[in-house]
Amino acid sequence: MYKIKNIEKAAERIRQAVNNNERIIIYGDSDLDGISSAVIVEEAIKNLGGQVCRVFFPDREKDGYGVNLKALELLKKDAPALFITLDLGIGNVKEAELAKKIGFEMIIVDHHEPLDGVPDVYTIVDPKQKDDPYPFKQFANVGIAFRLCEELLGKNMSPTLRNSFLELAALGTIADMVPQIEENQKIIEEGLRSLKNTFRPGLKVFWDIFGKGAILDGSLLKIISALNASESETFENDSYMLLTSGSAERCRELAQKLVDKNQYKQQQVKNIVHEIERRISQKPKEPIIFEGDPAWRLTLAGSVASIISQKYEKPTFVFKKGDSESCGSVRNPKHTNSVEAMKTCDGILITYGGHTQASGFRIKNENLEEFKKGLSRYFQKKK
Ligand SMILES: [Mn+2]
Repeated sequence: MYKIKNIEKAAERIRQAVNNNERIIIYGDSDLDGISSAVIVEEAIKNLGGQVCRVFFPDREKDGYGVNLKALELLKKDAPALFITLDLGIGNVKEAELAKKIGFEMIIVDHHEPLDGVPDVYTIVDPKQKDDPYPFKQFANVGIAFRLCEELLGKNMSPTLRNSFLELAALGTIADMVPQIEENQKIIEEGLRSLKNTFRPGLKVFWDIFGKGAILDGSLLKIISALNASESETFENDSYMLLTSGSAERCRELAQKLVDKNQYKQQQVKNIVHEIERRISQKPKEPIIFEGDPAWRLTLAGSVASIISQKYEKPTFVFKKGDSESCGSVRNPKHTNSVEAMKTCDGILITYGGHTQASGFRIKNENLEEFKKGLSRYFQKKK
């Protein structure tokens, strides 16, 4: 039986850090996939008798996706430390170099597409690496994180702990919209079965809000989008707090805040979708949809692009236009590859990356027109 490449090496290094009382930092993406990954890896480390000194989630809107300089600046005082990234990191070549100088030994756990160069770190666990023999490639990050927890705890993972990890793995896997097949399907089935009787106060609280039948009647998606609606602020995240809190009262507060926030976000997504539809009705022949605005929130761009791209079956680029730079999300129809498309423009992009059908980018405003032209050329040829 194959294992995911480097997963044993990563687990061994984490156990060593626990045994030597090294400081450990977890740095996860701010969506539910990243957050659920962080929660289970932290709990696995605690189960080994270790401690995580900081759990960080970047504010995508303000500080940028992935490991960013502001975070490294804040974390510097904790060096040296073992630095575990979850659901991000594979594109952070420069940041990893700086992290190493500061004194962080990095383990990258990610499920995004590796670009041409990968960071020079202690080890990388990402089944999408070309030389990874593991047959299943379509995990959400939390699926990989769950495999890492299994590797870390081995036989010491009690059935109760395993179930509670699977509950989160199921939610993160559904939230990340990866195909619900093979290993993902098993994770989802087992996780949802356990969810009904969850011990986790931060999940149980949703039965009070939506009723105990929530998993069956479609409210499951409401729970997931509420957990996915949190945005990080100063590297803290409400969904992470909710999922790790032991206080029922605090959980109720946080959960209600997230449910309200999600409702508000859904309305804003609708407004942006309407605005884009108005704009593109004037240019129906263009091979891609490429729209930005200073008023749009970056955190909504993915949902918006997803709706538009499904409806119009075109590669869709939606971005927040900042003062000098723009940052956006990409969704594109099956059998097209937006990461490959952006590779043809990588000279003018500040950063980019993600999955073949869901990705993101950051670019200087003066290069937006050229970027659009390059993308149009690429997708025109692929037609
Ligand atoms: Mn993910």
